[in-house]
Amino acid sequence: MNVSELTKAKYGKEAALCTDEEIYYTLLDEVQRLAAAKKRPESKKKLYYFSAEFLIGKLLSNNLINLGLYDEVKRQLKECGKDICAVEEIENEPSLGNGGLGRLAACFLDSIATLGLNGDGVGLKYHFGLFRQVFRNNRQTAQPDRWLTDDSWLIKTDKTYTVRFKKGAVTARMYDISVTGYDSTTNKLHLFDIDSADESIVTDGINFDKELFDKNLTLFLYPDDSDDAGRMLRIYQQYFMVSAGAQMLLDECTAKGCRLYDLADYAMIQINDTHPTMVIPELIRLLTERGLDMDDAIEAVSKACAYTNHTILAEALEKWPISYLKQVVPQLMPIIEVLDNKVRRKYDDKSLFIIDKDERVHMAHIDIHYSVSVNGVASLHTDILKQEELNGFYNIYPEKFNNKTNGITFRRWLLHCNPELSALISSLIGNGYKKDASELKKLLGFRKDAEVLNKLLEIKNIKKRQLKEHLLTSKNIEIDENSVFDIQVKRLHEYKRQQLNALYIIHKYLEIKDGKKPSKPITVIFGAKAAPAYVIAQDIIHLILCLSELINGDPEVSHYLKVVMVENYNVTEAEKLIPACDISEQISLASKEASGTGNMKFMLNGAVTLGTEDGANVEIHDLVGNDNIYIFGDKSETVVERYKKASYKAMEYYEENEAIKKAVDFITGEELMEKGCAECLERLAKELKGKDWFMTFPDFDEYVKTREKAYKDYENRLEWAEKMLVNVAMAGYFSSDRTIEEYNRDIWKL
Ligand code: 26Q
Repeated sequence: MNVSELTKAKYGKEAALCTDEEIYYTLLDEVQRLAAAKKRPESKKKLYYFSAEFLIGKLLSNNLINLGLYDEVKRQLKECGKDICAVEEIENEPSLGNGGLGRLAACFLDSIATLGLNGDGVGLKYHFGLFRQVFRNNRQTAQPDRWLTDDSWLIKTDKTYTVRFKKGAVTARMYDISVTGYDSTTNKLHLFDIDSADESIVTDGINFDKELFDKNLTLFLYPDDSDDAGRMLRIYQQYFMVSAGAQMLLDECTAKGCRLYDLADYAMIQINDTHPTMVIPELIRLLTERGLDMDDAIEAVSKACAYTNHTILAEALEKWPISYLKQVVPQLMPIIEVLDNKVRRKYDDKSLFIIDKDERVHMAHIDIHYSVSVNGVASLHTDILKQEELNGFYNIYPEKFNNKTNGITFRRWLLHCNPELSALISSLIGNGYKKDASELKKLLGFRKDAEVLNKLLEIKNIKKRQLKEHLLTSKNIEIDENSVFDIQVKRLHEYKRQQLNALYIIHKYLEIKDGKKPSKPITVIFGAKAAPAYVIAQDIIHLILCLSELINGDPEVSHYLKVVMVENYNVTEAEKLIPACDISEQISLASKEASGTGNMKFMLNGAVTLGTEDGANVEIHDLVGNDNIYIFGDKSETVVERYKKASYKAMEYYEENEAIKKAVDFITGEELMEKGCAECLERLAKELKGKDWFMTFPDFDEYVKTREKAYKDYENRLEWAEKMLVNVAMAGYFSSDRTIEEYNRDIWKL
């Protein structure tokens, strides 16, 4: 590729004379062209990954890397005085996902293409991605995030499908994004939209008229389901996506000679959580419409579907009232009733029924009865599904249950975000790890090599300085690159326990005020969005922002302890934060985090985990061993028991534990009340003392002790570097290439 030739053709001038924006659009065109010209994988059977979210992040660098052009383009730009990073800044991030589940879908698409597998994504083209977070008066506000530009990675196709609702029909148009595999074939992400979408109905932040379905259907990615109109719209979105996707895939299959009853020979449909579950009754409906009888249709569809569960939080399992479905998609109800009746005839256990006594449809139950596979996303999570949450189903379908521990794409989370580290790795063990991540283990041979360990430390310093620079220029935040960077970035949720981290910070602040100064300064960094309607989550953000103002403004303390909350945490910020991290906070209440994938990204970039035995932390622990991770807190069995017995009383811990009492009282003490909103801080303190549903107090003492131990160990630089090295070396297991190979081997069989 010759960038200047391309800019001359597009803008009539050499690259050196172009703006960053002109260079970005030039590269966009060319990468689009090259991606489209790449081979598409071919096979009789094809995978369709249905997901309401694809948190793909910026695509320019990702595609350049995958097409093998990144270094060359970077060099050419440098020669004409341009910086590829500045060009990357031009691109808007498509934030088409809430968090882990959406990001996982994006990593999976990368790996599916890289492995040359025939598989496309199916989702929605939201006009506004997850809201943009803006802090005002130490509170989160939510602004619309319009990511679309006239020229973007989306290619408008002429494929359209009619989707019928009770209130009328809409036309679904398919837009495609090329998914380039690393040194491999190219797949597609199909995103559906309505031509009649009307952005002008968005008013006042992220509000809009929720009744006008033919205008609002694809406008927003849903951050929560807190009100009825919003929930109804969620059903519109889900059905729209699956109906258009189902029609598209049936067309593709029949074009290949599929005779419908043999659908499973041509298609596998992976259902990403319950959001696309309606694809099951919709496909059955379409097959019967095309002439199959009901039982054959049910069998054909069941054989082609597989379901992934991403949560055990009961409140997150979708249950739609029949009345809602009847108002939106009445055509599905007779089919759902048939599916439910079949279950009722076979089993007399109510907990297995699809429709419950309150006339609600349990979406996960449709998936489990009418698919070939049910998988959890980390070993502990799958065990909990089998033994607790879905035990009744496991007893009748043991063969369906399987584990697929999550993974991440190393192209984005190592090669792109940490070229310095990947260059070091290549110099030590060659380039093989880029295609076979398990080769990273070869790094273990350098465990005791002081030169290598020092290089590792030097790279960490480079990434910390880059982050410092970024925070300074983009957010005007100043941090000390010689401090320990202790980072917790993820969605804000009580189960993830950012509040436990905050309690530690208060504890530490009080100690420093008492004259107990840490020998090494500490920078605690948070990044988190909270669902706008999730009140306690908003209060926790408020607490952290108030703490940040208080502590950073206190000259007695700020030299030793700093608290930073990064605004609008998203994939792009993650790419800057993760490589700079020393200590990765993964402190969810054991049993609650299905897997976590941030934990894997940090490990791969040489951070050491401070975490509970939860989700994939358990597997990280097994891989790196006790010396290279900091584990604390109650085990999942203890937690599960405590919930069953309802024996936990937060107030008892508060009253008996001096340190906890002091930290919690500080939330409503004078200093913070001056900075923040009394109502919010009081509500949060009350919630902790009276409920603490995610059990931060029982883990508090051990958390403090373990965190202090990590800080102390950090001071022995070479020993710490060895821990970093072991983490990088053992991270190979968490490549999404491995995960996808397992999906294909056990479920898809493409
Ligand atoms: C549901 C109904 C209405 C509106 C929104 C939703 C909704 C949206 C997103 C429910 C759940 C989600 C996202 C869940 C999620 O991200 N789960 C995470 O999945 C990751 C990938 O498997 C795991 O690593 C995380 O542990 C899990 O929390």
